[in-house]
Amino acid sequence: MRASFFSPRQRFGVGFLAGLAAGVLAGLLMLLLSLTVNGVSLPEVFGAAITNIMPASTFDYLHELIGVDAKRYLFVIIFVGQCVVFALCGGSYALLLGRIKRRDILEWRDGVWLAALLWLLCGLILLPLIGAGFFGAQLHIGIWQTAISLAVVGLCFGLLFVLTQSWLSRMRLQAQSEADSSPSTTINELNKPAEAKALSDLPAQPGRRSVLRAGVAIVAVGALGTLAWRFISGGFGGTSVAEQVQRFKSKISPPPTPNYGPFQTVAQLSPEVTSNEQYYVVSKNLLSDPVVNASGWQLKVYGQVERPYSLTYAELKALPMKQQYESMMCISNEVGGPYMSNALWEGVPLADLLKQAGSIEPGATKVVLHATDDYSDSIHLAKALEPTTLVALHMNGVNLPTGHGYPARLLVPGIYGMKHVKWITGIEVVKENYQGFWQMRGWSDDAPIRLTSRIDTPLSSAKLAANKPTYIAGVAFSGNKEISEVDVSLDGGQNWQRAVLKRPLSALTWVLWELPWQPHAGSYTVMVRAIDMEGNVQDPSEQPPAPIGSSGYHTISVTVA
Ligand SMILES: Nc1nc2c(c(=O)[nH]1)N[C@H]1C(S)=C(S)[C@@H](COP(=O)(O)O)O[C@H]1N2
Ligand SMILES: [Mo]
Repeated sequence: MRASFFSPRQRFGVGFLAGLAAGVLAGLLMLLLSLTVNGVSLPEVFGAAITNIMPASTFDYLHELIGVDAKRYLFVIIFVGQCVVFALCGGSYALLLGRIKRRDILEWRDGVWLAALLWLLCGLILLPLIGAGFFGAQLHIGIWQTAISLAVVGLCFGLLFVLTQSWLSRMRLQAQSEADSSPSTTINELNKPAEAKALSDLPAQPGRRSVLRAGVAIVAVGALGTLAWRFISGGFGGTSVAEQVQRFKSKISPPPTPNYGPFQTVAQLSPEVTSNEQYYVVSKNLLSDPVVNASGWQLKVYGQVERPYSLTYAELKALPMKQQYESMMCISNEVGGPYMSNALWEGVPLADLLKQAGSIEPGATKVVLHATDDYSDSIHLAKALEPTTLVALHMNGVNLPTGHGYPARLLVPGIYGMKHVKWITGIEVVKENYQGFWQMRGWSDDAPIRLTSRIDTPLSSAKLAANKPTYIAGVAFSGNKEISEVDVSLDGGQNWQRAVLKRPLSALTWVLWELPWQPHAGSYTVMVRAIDMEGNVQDPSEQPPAPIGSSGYHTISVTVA
């Protein structure tokens, strides 16, 4: 066996670099396999595990701080972390082999061993630890897909690693022997000058380190700055909510009669029906949503029922369907936020599908919806049997778009979007108090939609022309309790005026409202609040989305000159 030329530090360094390079490529291959042939995506599984141990309030806070792209950042962070883990594996492995076999240049066999080692570690320890089961037995893709895709990725990593490692080592050895006056085989670990020279031959190292340091510094400063700004704006800028709450009457009886009137089109107001392209999209999936092939797809109805059965897409499509306009809102939506849309849906009533399974066992309390992306959620049996709870196949007259759950999703009016499970594959009747994906992360299980209203126009901080007629307009939504009144205040909640309502498309949709306005010069704090058909007044106390959905009044400031 050949003598070792490198110091342990050099060995680790070369292994680390090779592991990093191979890790980046293997990581990309993993994503490619997950996107094309349903291979496992470890970043995805890790993301779920991380949000699982994170308190809902922390998650919510980060979401608020970072915004819509939070999950993309999470994905990138995990992916980068994974690359670093690959690099560390490479470094340690090179170190180990160097120590045991006194060999600097690895062979392809070493790569295969490394792949096998990582495969076993991942399948037998890592995945079970984060709740995905042995070799992903708990994942939707199952144990085989997980094991095989992990093996492919592992082999790719192992071989690329060896390739890069041997190439880098050869280059470095060459550099060492060139630096040495006698380029024969006398170089060894004690040959300090040569080693020092070889180390200083690493041009990329200091540069990389300082770039990394600069990156960390920028992120840290950015985070601190945002935090500071939040505290400052939260501390000094708030309207006197306490005052509003004092004067707040939570219920009006009898409920007001809606002020439906001739409704003008206002350019910046949300269209009453959201197009499929504009409809908000939310999912837990960090990188990509499932693309389901309907031809092999089946919907199973099972659990505490007399006759479990399953349906193909064609069979489901042939059943009698029902159309309904329904608006949806995400529980993560801030007051005034964008995660609220309205569409015309068509689908098979869930009650009909359950009826086909015969009688439901006594003691059954909930219906669980399972999906291809390992997402699940449950609704109470009574909710499942409501005539407006549908397994939807169509959205605004066409098949559900992929992003909205093709081939089939649940529609369950009155409760938040998270219960509208997309890409469903199973309908399971259960006796236990099942907790779904977001419930395990601390979010409300009953999740009734909290009354909300939003100003679409003018935009916050808008500058308007004095004495020019305009409109204040927006939407209000109660889930399935309808809207009886929308009020607008121009003075931060002291005085309120009633807005005109557009008669809604159904009892399950949002309501468009508007108030004509011819403003005088000045600054205005414009607020909106809604009242539902039961007389409940929108809750003015400002609460973040976690865990039961946000509350407070949407407030904007407008300058008129
Ligand atoms: N399978 C699956 N269904 C899901 C989700 C998901 O991550 N996976 N997200 C839920 C959430 S949180 C919301 S708000 C709605 C959003 O539906 P949309 O994207 O069609 O607007 O889908 C719900 N259904
Ligand atoms: Mo959501």
